[in-house]
Amino acid sequence: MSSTPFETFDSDETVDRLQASAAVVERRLGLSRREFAQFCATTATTLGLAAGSDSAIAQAVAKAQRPSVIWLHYQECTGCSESMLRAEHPTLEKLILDVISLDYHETLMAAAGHQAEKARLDAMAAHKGKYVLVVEGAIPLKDNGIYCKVGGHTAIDTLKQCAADAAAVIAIGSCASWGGMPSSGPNPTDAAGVGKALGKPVLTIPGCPPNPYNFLATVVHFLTFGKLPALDALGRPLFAYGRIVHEHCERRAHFDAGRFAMEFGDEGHRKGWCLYKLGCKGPETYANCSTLGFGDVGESSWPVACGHPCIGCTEQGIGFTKPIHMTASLRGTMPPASYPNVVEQQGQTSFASMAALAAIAGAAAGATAMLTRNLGRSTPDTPEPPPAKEG
Ligand code: FSX
Ligand code: SF4
Ligand code: F3S
Repeated sequence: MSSTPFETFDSDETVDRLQASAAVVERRLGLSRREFAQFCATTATTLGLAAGSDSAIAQAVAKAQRPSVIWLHYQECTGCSESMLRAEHPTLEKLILDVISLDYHETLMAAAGHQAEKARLDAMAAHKGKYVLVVEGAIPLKDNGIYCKVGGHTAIDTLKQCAADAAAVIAIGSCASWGGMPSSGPNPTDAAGVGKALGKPVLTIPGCPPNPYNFLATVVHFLTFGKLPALDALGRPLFAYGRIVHEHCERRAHFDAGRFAMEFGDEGHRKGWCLYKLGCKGPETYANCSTLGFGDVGESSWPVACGHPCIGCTEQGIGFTKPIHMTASLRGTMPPASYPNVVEQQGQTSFASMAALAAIAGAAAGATAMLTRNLGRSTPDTPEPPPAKEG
């Protein structure tokens, strides 16, 4: 998340409105105006919104009313919650807990037993039709769902009860989105995603775990515009899952030039060459990992930057299903007409190498949505994104 505060403001009036909202948030959260302005600008960028949207986001976040959130946990490792709340730097955690009112979360709430059940039922009654239901983990469907029970109720029963009066249902993580790891292999409990369990589409934020900014940006969109962002056919927000990892990968120039690491630790691996031949699933995985630093650790904090192939953790049928080191299907990716020479002689810089370096620098800087869209357009092998529909 590295944008310059105030860089996208389009008028003095916009600046005034944002500064007024920032003052409110500064008092409430202890977050500096600069940090808040940066958050609004980068969230607008992540969502692919027009310049000036920072101000609308700032006003929505600064409002005192926060949506009530009921957060259910089923078959999972709690990594989704951990990745959001175990932040190195407190800003992300503070922001998430400030923009929502987390009324029920089994692993975070102080209440237990009957008190916890009461908190859930009270929140559902008090915010009927208005609360956001977030589900983490897969739902076991086999034998009437007896393999996962909380408070004496099966996961499927509580899920249906909570979903009935929710304003929106968000499945967070791959387990809740499509079954994830619990559904891989023999799947002895018939673990399924929330949409399948409820028999209706829900918004999904896959990833194991997903980038917390994708969750935060989705909630901020809901707060700002009163509706969910545009989704693909699998319920994934297009701003985050509209493109494959491979399109904006910082190693893409090496892929195009045919430079591959063949073994972990070999010369190509040490030089940061493409990991395709080590099984990278970036060419068949829809996610924004290559353009949005994970959590608040920042840029370079994603599998490929760390030297490990993408395992396709967001993608059903790839993550936890396809062998980790099996090479990916290229989904229509064709070789480019010419190869950029990424290793130029000192003092000689070709247009091709400048373009390649610009693409890498753009991705590494968490490139703006507009820039990445344009870069994608100029790539002849860009596959069609999944069809869009309004959430
Ligand atoms: Fe774990 Fe979440 Fe993976 Fe699943 O993340 S990080 S197993 S997607 O539901 O807790
Ligand atoms: Fe990056 Fe993987 Fe694509 Fe290589 S195959 S460019 S490492 S996403
Ligand atoms: Fe997952 Fe691949 Fe991103 S493994 S975190 S989708 S780079």
